Amino acid sequence: MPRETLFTKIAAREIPAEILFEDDRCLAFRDVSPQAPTHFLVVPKDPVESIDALTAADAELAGHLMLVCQQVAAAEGLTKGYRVVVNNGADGGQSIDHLHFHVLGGRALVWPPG
Ligand code: DGP
Repeated sequence: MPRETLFTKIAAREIPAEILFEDDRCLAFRDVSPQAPTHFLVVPKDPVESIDALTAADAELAGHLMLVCQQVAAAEGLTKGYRVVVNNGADGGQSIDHLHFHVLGGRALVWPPG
């Protein structure tokens, strides 16, 4: 039995979210606390914990998640650019132990981040 997380509950429609994209391997939905005019998360359905938890067996999945970031960003009209962020671990600011790619756009983003 795979472990349950907030994001597996969103995938199962047990918690509502505005879902932008879904296929057999992942889901994209708007972040509940947007940090930019457009802010969505791309999340694998398999609840791998983090970047650190990825193995060589996940290489194809990781690439797929990046391509979904690109596709949904295009569908959202982020023609001027966007940022993809993966927070990893405590110092990285990860608050949910289920790998997720943040995609932020719709304004000029500053660098470095805080
Ligand atoms: P991180 O700090 O990198 O682990 O990001 C977790 C993100 O998840 C954060 O930006 C807010 C978002 N989030 C937390 N709870 C919910 C929720 O119930 N629904 C949605 N759509 N997003 C959530």
